[in-house]
Amino acid sequence: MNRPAGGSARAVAHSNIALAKYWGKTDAPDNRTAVPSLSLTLDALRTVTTVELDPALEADRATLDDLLVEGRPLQRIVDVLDALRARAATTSRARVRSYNSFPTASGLASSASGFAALVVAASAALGLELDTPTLSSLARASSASAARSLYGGFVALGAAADAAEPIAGADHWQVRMLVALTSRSEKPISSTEGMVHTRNTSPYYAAWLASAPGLYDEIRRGVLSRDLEMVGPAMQQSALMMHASMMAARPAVLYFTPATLATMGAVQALCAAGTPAYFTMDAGPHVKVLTTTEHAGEVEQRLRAVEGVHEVVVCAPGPAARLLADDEEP
Ligand code: 2P0
Repeated sequence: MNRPAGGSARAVAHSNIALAKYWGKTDAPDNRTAVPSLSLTLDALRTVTTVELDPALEADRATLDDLLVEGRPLQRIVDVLDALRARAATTSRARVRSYNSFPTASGLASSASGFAALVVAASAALGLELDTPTLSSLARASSASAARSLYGGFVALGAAADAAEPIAGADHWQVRMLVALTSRSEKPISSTEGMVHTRNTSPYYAAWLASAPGLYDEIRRGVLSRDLEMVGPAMQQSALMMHASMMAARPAVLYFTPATLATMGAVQALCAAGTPAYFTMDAGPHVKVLTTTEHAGEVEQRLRAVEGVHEVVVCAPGPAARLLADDEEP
């Protein structure tokens, strides 16, 4: 049954960090990934989104952290709303308000939690009762990493897959992901643009496509057997091979800063001295470090001492995206 066109709903979704990265899309027009990826949903990084339908509105309106969203970012939100409105057989426009618990557009995968929260809130506001694979597919069409944020814990998105699938819940493995923030500024090039450019100009892109599935398999086996010594080195290689393919593009897609390298060096030194700690990095200068619960305090202290690191957010495996009741705290 469709709710009247004035519905509203609020949802929370958590960001995720890929242990096995994807970079690159297939030729299909609907945003499918060229390689499989596997992520960890993070409890401390989240987006809360409210969607309010208003038949009196002439156009969709969106804010992120109280700033008006315009241009291409707004169009991506409108596309999601259009897909859902078509299912609900309504044309009512919406007011979308999102709040992130972390800096946006800085390689902290804000589009992952953002689009996951948007599909959950908007579908409920429209009175649609969609299952999680359908919500994941709708999120994937906007931002591939968002497909994974519908689920908690450890989540896979297969190559060219329609939707993500949960591999293991948040309580499967008590690891910690420490997010070392090394910059306060916006990322220089969006993931979407960076991927297209890498595919079009990097001679290493073919090598990346050939290697990523093997790394994904290794990481998946390591996650299922809770083996950090198996996951860690493969996770580092996945990130660095992805970045190597970007660096070989013309001109290079370069997200590294001096603080990025200093942080990676500190993690390598910790690991060489016997502390299980492994880094990964996305389309931004921040470094994320995977370690055990027992070693999280020691690793956090070391990261805070790195020049250029201005904040460290300690994350545990996080929950699935969900609707929030009216006055419920996320
Ligand atoms: C990942 N990233 O597997 C890879 C690794 C970034 C580096 O998925 O359209 O959110 O730019 O929002 O899918 C980030 O890109 O794409 C991403 P856009 P998406 O996590």
